[in-house]
Amino acid sequence: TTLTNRLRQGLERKEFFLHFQPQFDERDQVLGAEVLLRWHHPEHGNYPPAEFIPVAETTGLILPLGRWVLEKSCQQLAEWAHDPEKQHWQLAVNISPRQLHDGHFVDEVQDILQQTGAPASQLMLEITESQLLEDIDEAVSQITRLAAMGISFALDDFGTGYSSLQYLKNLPLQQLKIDASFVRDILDDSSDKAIIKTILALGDSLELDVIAEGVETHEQYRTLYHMGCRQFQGYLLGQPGPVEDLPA
Ligand code: G
Ligand code: G
Ligand code: MN
Ligand code: NA
Repeated sequence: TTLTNRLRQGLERKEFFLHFQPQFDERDQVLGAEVLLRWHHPEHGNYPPAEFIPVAETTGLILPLGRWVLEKSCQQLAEWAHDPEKQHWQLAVNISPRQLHDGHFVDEVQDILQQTGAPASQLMLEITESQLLEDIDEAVSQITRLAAMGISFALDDFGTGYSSLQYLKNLPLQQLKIDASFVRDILDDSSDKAIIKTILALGDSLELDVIAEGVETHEQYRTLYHMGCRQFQGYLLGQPGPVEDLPA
């Protein structure tokens, strides 16, 4: 069987599950988590998302799969809404270009919010610069409609694509995510440090939150903090894992 058939079967057999990686503010308080799709195949074991997501995207299977991720995430948000300790937590869900350009995405998200009872204010959607390139006007229009419903947007892997400052002006964004590749060498590479400094300044002047991804060491954390970064995600603070593992 091809990976495509396996993916289709995996959806029917409910072989997918979600991991959650916590995100923190500068006082080590949990802001919420990024939702990361996982697949356990009964014979082949765990497939890395970097392998199966591109296939799901080219075949269009990312549409039902992405819908499932959103439904599960919103069910989780609805559960937290009754918990005083967790009702302020946000979930950040990665969105593929295919979903945004599907034409039904806005209605679909609205349906899911209604059916699950999840507060739109706690849902953040992560998009990448490259996916905006396909049809920027269409993307801006979809994102604007979703933002009007109270949903937040993060620009993922920021700095790695063909960054256009135009996006930052035209999109109702909440957060920029500094890509892990810049954080990795922040101590040794003066260009990476300069890029991070620029992203933080940009966030400051445009009133966008900036979160650093891929924080693995105390030294990276300290350097980022001294540069003015106030939101953090990475193995140092929390691995992706089952929802029960999120720190209270
Ligand atoms: O979890 P990991 O670092 O292995 O993820 C690899 C890639 O898969 C990342 O780029 C991440 O954004 C992407 N990814 C993880 N979960 C989802 C998802 O639910 N939908 C989409 N479209 N991408 C995802
Ligand atoms: O493309 P995106 O930013 O959505 O991908 C996030 C991916 O980064 C997740 O799949 C997660 O497994 C991975 N990740 C999370 N924390 C760390 C980290 O501290 N270091 C590295 N190298 N990867 C991380
Ligand atoms: Mn992401
Ligand atoms: Na990223």
